Amino acid sequence: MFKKLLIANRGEIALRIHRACKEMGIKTVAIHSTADADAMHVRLADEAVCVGPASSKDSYLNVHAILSAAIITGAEAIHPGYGFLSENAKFAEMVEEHGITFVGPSSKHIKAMGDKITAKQVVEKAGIPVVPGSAGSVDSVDDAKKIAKEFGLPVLIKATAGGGGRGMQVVREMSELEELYKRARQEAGSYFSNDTVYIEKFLDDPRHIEIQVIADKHGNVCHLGERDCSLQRRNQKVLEESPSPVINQEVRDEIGMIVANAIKDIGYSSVGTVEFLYENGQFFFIEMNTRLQVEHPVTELVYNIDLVQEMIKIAYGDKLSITQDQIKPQGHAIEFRINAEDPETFMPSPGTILLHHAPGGYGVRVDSALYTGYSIPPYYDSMISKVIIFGKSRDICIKRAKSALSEYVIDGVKTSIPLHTRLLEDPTVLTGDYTIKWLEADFLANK
Ligand code: MV4
Repeated sequence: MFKKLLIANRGEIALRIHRACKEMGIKTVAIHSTADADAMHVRLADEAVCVGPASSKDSYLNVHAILSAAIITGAEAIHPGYGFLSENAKFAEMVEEHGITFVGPSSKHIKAMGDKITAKQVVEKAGIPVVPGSAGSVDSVDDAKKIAKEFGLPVLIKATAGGGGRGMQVVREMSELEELYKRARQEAGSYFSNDTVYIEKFLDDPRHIEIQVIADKHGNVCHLGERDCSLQRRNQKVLEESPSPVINQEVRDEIGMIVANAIKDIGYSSVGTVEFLYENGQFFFIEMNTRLQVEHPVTELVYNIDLVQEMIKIAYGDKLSITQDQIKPQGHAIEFRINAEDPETFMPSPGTILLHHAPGGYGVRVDSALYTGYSIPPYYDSMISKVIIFGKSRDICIKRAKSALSEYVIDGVKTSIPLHTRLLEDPTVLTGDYTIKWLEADFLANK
């Protein structure tokens, strides 16, 4: 196994990776910005290197400084966590070129999935059902009109370099198509420096369901069921759960096997997530995430597997220690993302934590880098903690979550805990009968 690994991230995920390494006997190197000198991930790591000033682009995205830190400390591997450089194909390639192992998929797979048109083509060829739409890029208004007529309105214009929802345009009337097509290309060009767009049938009221996969470098692939992430606001997930309230074992086995076979077919290795829209009992691929995800703990709890340790072992070249027939979901897990933000206005609320008292007990996991006295810097993501609840059933999970969230003390900044508490009181959340529109269009609009 690796003797030393550099963690190219901060916050709770840097701690999560550190803990996995510690258990495996791997020494860790933290990197940090000047704003994070007192951060928990720096304190826990065996070594720490300052890689630049507060701004992410000069520190956590500073490829040259991070590579230098790995070389100077003798780290044999780099784990990118999520966000930052985790899906940067160029970075993964540079890491490998320096004889360091990138803990993730090959740069070739990151690149293919990063281009959303290519991703759709690759997975469709491997047997995954995709959202109906243009076969590739749509390069003119005339093309756009043809596609819109073929598939019928409404359609959605998306940037091939996009993902996560930025720069999408819904077209509901033919009369607005030209203007929206031009706007989509213009926005894609300015956000992503790539104005290539494609068009899909707009699914009006789907759920967001994603399948977790794990694949080694020897062609062994397993799926670990689904996570339901339908509760989102402005493309930010609010809570995630596994299993989905609307997926039974038969449906899970079917889509899971389709995905696992496709992942084997395309030669992917590492952990990965295949994202679907789910409407009227049908799955439609939208994107694949080639990284460890924020919400990976719900899958860990339901499948009793340490995804971070597995990911590191896979990168080292180990074979998967499990086979699909040994994998059975057990119980239910829900993750609550706690952000330092106003629960009503969603404005960020950085500042000093006067008291941090995390909940605990049976079935309660808290992944966080907070501590009393810590100052949350204003430069980074506002997610400061994740409360992950596990129980025999969804019902037990919800009761346990209410109790845990009521115990959670984070003094000094506003947090999204009250939003979660309100959600857990809502009859729609209790039944699980909602789609991606519900949180914003219903819950937040009518309070
Ligand atoms: C869609 C869609 C409806 N139809 N594609 C948003 C983020 C990006 N990953 C893809 N997204 C969507 N793609 C088609 N053809 C609706 C969304 C969407 C969405 C998807 C998942 C979770 C929340 C969402 C919120 C708004 C829009």
